[in-house]
Formats: sequence, structure tokens, C-alpha cells
Amino acid sequence: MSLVRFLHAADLHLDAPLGGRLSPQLARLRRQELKEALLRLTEEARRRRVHLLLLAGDLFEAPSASPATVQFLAEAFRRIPETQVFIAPGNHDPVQGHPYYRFFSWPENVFIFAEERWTCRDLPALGVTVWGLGFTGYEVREPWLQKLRVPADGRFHLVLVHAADTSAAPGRDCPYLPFTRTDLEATGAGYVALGHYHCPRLIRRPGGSILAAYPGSPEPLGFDEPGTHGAFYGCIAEGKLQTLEFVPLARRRYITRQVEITGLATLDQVAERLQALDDPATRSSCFYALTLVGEPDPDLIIDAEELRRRLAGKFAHLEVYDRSFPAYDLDLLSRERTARGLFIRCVRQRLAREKEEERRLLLQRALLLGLDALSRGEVRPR
Ligand SMILES: [Mn+2]
Repeated sequence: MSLVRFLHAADLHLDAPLGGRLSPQLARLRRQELKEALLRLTEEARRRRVHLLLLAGDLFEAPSASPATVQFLAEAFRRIPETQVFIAPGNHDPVQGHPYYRFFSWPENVFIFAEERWTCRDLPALGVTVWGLGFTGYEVREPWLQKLRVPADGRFHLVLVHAADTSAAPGRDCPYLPFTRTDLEATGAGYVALGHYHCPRLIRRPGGSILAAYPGSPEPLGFDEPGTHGAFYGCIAEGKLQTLEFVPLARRRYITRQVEITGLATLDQVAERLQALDDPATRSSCFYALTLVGEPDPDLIIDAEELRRRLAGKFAHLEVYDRSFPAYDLDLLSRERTARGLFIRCVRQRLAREKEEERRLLLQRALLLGLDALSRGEVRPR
């Protein structure tokens, strides 16, 4: 058996609404970029001359996917006729949630696992058998991987499925085809190409060799999907997975960070600090959620909206959250013979006695608002 090359991707979520935190214009651009990621994937397939392109579900979001997008997918696959494309539908593109998998004419090189039971395709020229199973509805509670045993026939058995790893909490009720690592090992598969989690992760055998992987979404879809995104490129030879390499495909990253603003006294200084975070190319292509921390000058009022206005155009997308605490000299102020001094002494006494974290945070907030009121004569939203 010669070298068999494959690409394994999942969770593209084409036509996902992506609303919420992105502006409508940016969400629209993002939906285009998800399609561009699919084109980069098929381009990789062509360039690396892969025999198999394995797509482990959530290729598109069924309720919002348009016929044009499905046509676009079919066209992309038609342009790589040398590659066999296998699709195992997931919980966002289940077979019965839309007409596309059953009633659309896909190119000849595309095979869809449209049934909710194990079926396989032998590829005699490659010495490989591909097993798969698709979500037919939005939920699958059956632990299908427990029921799969591939034959020990000397062929390399690949399994393609959208499923949730519940190894950490095996008994928990999970509607996304739950399995444990023990189930995976017992299948006897050479490699299990999984989909469902949106950040890449590997599952190894006790001996350390790779048994399965989640490639994650080729473009990240939210702040809960940090880091680089792409697909896996694997090589099979002599009945074994020889290599599995991560191929970055994403154009953008979601970045969540804390920014220290101790000592800063003006909004301009804060804006300057945020701008200095990364180089302009990174800033203008990545999505940021920044949390301000530290002890700025008490006169500084953080206006997150104003900050965003000042930095418009510098960041592809910017969210600012304020968790800073003004640098009041509480020791000094508490010695004053004023209402303010008395107020600080009272709250600090209560703080010293309070053990419960929630109530401590409330007291700290009361201290801050009270200090604002007594020092400036006004309480600004914080
Ligand atoms: Mn998904």
C-alpha cells in the first residue's frame, strides 16, 4: 500500500448568522470569509494532491443555509475531481433539517453519510475503508461509537463522525452523539476524524499515538474560539497513521486580553495603550475583547463607547470592558474628619469582617460609588 494523504476539516458553519457582537456589516463580511476558508481548504487539497477530504459535520447551518451556498460547496468540490470528499452531517446540518444532502445533485467525487447507522465505503486502490454516520435530526443520544467494531482485515479503517467526547463526565446526558475514549479505542479504527468542538484537539491512545482529532472550525466563530484555526493534514502508510500536521487556514483570530492601566489619567493615554497592544496589521485583522484592570487616576472616567469611537478603524472589531479600580489613597482619605473619611472607615470595617466573595465585591463597588459621590459630587456609571 502506498502513501495515502488526507485532509480532515469540520465545523465550517457556512451561512451562520454570526450576529450578536459583530456589526451587521462585519457579520456579512465574516460569512464571506467562511466561504473563502472552504476555498483555501479545497486549494490545499489540490496542492497536496490528497486522496481524501474528510468533512466531519456542521458544514453549514441548516436553517439559514441558502441554495446558492450549497451550489458554491458543490462547485468547490467539483474542482478537485482527484479527491474523494466524504461528508458526515452534524447537529447543525442534519440530513432532515434541509433538502440539500438528499435532494441535491452533488458531484461524483462527493459521498454523504446520510444515514443514522454505520455504513462504509471501501477504497480498494488505497487499502482504506471509510466508515461514517450522519445526524438525521438535530439531536443524537445514541452512543453509536460503542456499537462500531471494524474488522481486522489488514486494511486501514477511517471513521468519520460528528460526536461529543464525554470522557470527562461519561454518565452525563448529551444530545450530540456521546462517546468516551474507551469507546473510540474499542472500535479498532486507525483514525477517527471527529467534528463538533471548534478548537483543535487531539485524542491519543494510552501509548501516545494519535487515535482521533477534532480539527476545529477553519475560521473561528467567536471569542470562545481563540488561537489559530485550520484543518489537519494526515498521511497513512503501512496500515498506520504516519503523520498528522495542523494546517492553518484562518484569516482572523479572536483575542481576549487584560490591559493594565494603573497610573493612567486621561482617556487619550488609555487609547494610546490599547493601540500599542499589537502591530497595526494584527489589530486591523483580529477581533479584540479587552478588559481594563489596575488602579488608574481617580479622575479618569472610563467611557468604553468613547474609547471605541476614538479607536475606530484601528481594530477590526473592539470591545472594551472596565474592571479597573481608581487609585484612591484610602489610608490617607480615611483619616479625614469629613463625611468621606467616616464613610471609608465604615465600609472598610465591614469589608474586614465580610468573608463571602459576592458581598465583598458589592462592598467594594459601594465604596467606589460612594467615593465618587463624596469626592466629585456625582456618580458616574462604572
Ligand atoms: Mn459545530
